[in-house]
Amino acid sequence: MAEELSLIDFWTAPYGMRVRIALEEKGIQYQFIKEDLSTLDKSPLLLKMNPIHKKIPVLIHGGRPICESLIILQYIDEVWNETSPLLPQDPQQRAHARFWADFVDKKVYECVTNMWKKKGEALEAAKKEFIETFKLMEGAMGDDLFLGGETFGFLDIALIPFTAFFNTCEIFGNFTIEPELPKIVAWAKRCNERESVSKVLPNPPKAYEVICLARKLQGIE
Ligand code: GS8
Repeated sequence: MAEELSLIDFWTAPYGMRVRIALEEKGIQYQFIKEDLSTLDKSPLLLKMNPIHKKIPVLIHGGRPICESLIILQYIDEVWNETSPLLPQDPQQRAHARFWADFVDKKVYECVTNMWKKKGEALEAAKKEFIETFKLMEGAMGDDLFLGGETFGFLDIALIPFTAFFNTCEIFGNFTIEPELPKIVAWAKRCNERESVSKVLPNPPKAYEVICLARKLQGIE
């Protein structure tokens, strides 16, 4: 019998979306365990499974936890290695994909959240940084169809959840992303043609609603 697989997650959490897209790509069945992020209390299961960071997503495979979304993606790719490889085979291309995925974690997340956290001059600076950061991602893509080359994979999965909040960024930043970042917008549309992505990403009104709630919880009005 296959070992039990479950995921502690919340449906609009971008890091959790990564894991759900990877599981969809591989056609893997799992149990979704909802962690309510609208309260400050963490569930006993999350505290037990991720005592270090106390964050979602956590994949639980055969009772053992795997934490940190990029590590989870690599775990999934190693364990279910017979279908839809996520990372490229070539070591140099693998290193490239990992480098840019790390860049997404170090830079992109903050750029996106700043768009709904900042105001006034700080928001103008955030907008500039947002465009500059995604321009770098456009550079990384070159003339390829996807971030990792001609096929959808690890790096696309690392970045695509954040694009679900583009419309929200446009509303708070009072700007339009497509003229500034045409390649990234075209890439995001291409990714959304995949069922694994369209099934997992929230639609723009839902993403906006969630961010408005997060702003309220954090006392930003
Ligand atoms: C980040 C996880 C994270 O921030 C990863 O898995 O890649 N580096 C980690 N998770 C958020 C939800 S997604 O926005 C989370 O758990 N937040 C709750 C909290 O910080 O208490």
